[in-house]
Order: sequence, then structure tokens, then C-alpha cells
Amino acid sequence: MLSRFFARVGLLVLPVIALLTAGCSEADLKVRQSTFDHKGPVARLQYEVFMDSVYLVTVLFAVVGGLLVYAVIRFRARPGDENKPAIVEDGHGNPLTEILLIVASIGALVFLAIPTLKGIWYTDDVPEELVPAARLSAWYPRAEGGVENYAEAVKDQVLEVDVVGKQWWFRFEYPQLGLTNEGRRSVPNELVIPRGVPVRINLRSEDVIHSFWIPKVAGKVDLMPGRRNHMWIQADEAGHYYGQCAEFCGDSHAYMLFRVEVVEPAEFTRWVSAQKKDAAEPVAGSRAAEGKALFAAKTCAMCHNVGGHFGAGAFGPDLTHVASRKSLAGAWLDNRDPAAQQAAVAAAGGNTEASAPVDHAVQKANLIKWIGSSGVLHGDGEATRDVKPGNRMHYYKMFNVAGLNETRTQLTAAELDALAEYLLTLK
Ligand code: HEC
Ligand SMILES: [Cu+2]
Repeated sequence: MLSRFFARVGLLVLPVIALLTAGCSEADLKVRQSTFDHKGPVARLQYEVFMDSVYLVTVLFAVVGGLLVYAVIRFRARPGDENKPAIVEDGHGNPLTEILLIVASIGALVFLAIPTLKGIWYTDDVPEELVPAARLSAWYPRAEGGVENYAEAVKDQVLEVDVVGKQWWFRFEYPQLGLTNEGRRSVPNELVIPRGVPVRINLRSEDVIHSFWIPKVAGKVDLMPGRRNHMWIQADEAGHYYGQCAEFCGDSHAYMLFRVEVVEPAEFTRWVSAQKKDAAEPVAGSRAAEGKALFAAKTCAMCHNVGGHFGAGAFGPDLTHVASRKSLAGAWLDNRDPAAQQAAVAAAGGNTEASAPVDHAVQKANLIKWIGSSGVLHGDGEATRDVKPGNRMHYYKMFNVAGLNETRTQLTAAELDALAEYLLTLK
């Protein structure tokens, strides 16, 4: 009879265990946005706090579940039980058990509270010991000073990045390096940071609440309107990391991604000077030159900055170096060839941070798809489907100015092609 009982329990429990462990293979733990595959000190600490609680609840589950199973078996109904009194006599209980339970509960809380609180302080700001003189940034002029103002110098030496959340994309600014929206040179969607260096991240929002999350490097802190939050990150391996807005923020929240390029410090210095350059002039008479003229004629310049060409736009992503990025439109459209990308990951032994270079044909197709999307009327009067529903490029009702309607720009296939050719020159 007992074996029949166990057979029944087994029938119930096995599928549950199978369900719970599905997705626990080595490869599954290394997917693009896995918090188990931590690649920096902040993510590692968050992983450890998580695992501490997993160990604790596993013990709790075993103890409570074990007692339950024991009671179910030990006190199951047996033939002849009909003659026993239905209600067992009341007792006070066992004071020792009660005290032990209280002590054990407090112990469990303390066990979790210590790493949690330590983690909260650790992730709040770049720890000073992580910024010794030997690692002072090569790209930023060293603050002069001796030991007295070391703390101040350290503060200055930490690379700072301002992250601004917008519906539905991220804008990155490097105030120490002169890459800001105010200075018409911000970096949309792809955060570039040097490897092995702590970076202080200042977070704010220009509309609703968003949240900044790079599962393999650190997460998650909210970007709030009217408030400045901060955190720090460090990535210990170079590569292409995947980030995501983690707070529901409207129609296209699910399409609000971003990327983090972790590069060697020397490469970072090169990247910074490339970002500061103005866009080159397209060859006179080329399709790109035609596209440049259209960029002004079709109101694109109203929202977008192109350094050296158009300086009025500050609302949309800065396009000065749009063609140098691996993704487009809140990193929703990938500019790499999918097959080449798969091959790159496979060649790196399944490392999802490996990346194929930009494929210019894919990039051009993406540009055309994006610019010609969301109700933009093509020559034949047919509106295309949204790439990102409600996006602020094609539906800019949020300006809320009398007389401003959705863009509904008329763009022929030839015009789209010229615009894309122009944007492709913005390397
Ligand atoms: C009303 C302001 C506005 C106008 C006008 C506008 N855009 Fe945009 N554009 C945006 C916004 C906002 C985004 C970001 C959308 C998103 O990712 O959700 C964007 C995104 C883009 C991107 C993707 C940039 C990136 O790095 O991801 C390109 C390319 C672009 N616009 C080109 C154009 C062109 C070409 C025109 C003219 C036909 C144009 N835009 C007109 C606001 C505007
Ligand atoms: Cu969001």
C-alpha cells in the first residue's frame, strides 16, 4: 500500500521537477541576457545574494516539505480509525519547538540581510579601492594633487556616464569627455565603456519611469523623471552586451533595448576621438548628397543632430555616427547579418558577447524599414506597419503643440534610398 502511495506521489512530483529543471543546461545559463553568466563585480555580487537566498529556501523547502510528507504518511487514515475520537485533545504545544522556530526564523532573516545590506552599499557608488592610481584612466587628464585630495581626485578619475531614458530609447552622455546632448554629440542606444574600469552611471528620465539593466554586468536601477539615481558598473571581459529597459514605460517598452560595447581602454580612447569628429561632406552630386538635402526638406533635421551638417535637432537620437553602430531604433533592429552573427558566436564557443561586424546591406535595409515605417505614406499612398508602435518619430503628438500632427511624411522609394545612402556615410 505504501508503495502505491509513493508511486502516486512520484507521478505528481516527477513532472514538477522536470519542469523546474528544464532550461538548466550549461548553454541555457549562458544566453544573451543571463544573470547567471556574470561578467563584472556588480553582477557577481548580485548573483551571490541571489544564490544565498536560493540555498536558504532550498533548506526551508526540504525541512517544511519533509515534515509535511512525514506527517501525511505517519498519520494517514488506517482501517479501524473510525472508532477513534474525531477531535484530538487540545494541548499547549511545545515551548521549546516554538522558541527554536522563532530563533531559526530570525537566523534566516539575518542570513539574508547581511549580504543584502552589504550589496546595497557596495553597488551604490564606485568603491574607492577600485580606483587606485595605477588604474587612473588614460583618456582623462589626471587630476593634480597629493594624498590630501586623493578622494576628490578619485571622484574625478572615475569615468561618468549620464544615461537618459526616453520613450523608447536610451541616450548616453559622457560629460567629462564632451560628448553631451547639449554639446550636440550624445550617443544613442550603444553605450561604449572600457574593459576592467569602473564606470559611474547617473540615471535620469526625460519622460516616464524606465529602468537600466544589463543582465550580465549589473542591474536594475530606475530612471525617474525629476530625480537622479546612480549606480556603477564594470565589465571584466570585452564584448557586445545586451541591455534592456526593465520598467514598463508605454507602447514600445518591449522594443526599448540597448547595447553595451566593452572595449580595451586604448580602443576606447580611439572611439572617443572618432565620436568627436564631425560628419564628412557627401560627394557632390551623389545619392548621399541628395539624401542630405532631403534630410532638411523632410523635417528630419528638426529632431536629429548631425554634427557638422545639422545642429538644430536635440529631441531624437544623434545621428552623427549612426552608421558606426550595430543596431538601430532602440537597438530593436540589428545591423548584423544573422547568419554571420550565429557563426561568430559559434566560433567563440557559444560566447554571446562575440559579435559579427555591421553588414552594410542589412544596415541599409533597416534604415529604409525604419524611416519608412509607422504610417509613413509611400508614393503609392500605402502606409507601412509600425516597427515600434507609438514611437516618437512617427507619432510625435507628445509635443502637444496646436497644429502639429503625426508626421505622415510622403516618401517615395527613391527618397528613402537616398536618405539611407546619406545616413550610411555617417560613420
Ligand atoms: C518628431 C521628431 C523626429 C523627426 C521629425 C524625425 N525623427 Fe528620426 N527619430 C526620432 C526619435 C524620437 C527616434 C527614436 C525612436 C525610437 O527608437 O523609439 C528616431 C530615430 C531615428 C533613427 C534611428 C536612430 C538610431 O540610432 O537608432 C533614424 C535613422 C532616424 N530617426 C532618421 C530620421 C529621418 C531620416 C527623418 C526624416 C525623414 C527623421 N528621422 C525624422 C524623432 C524624429
Ligand atoms: Cu521601458
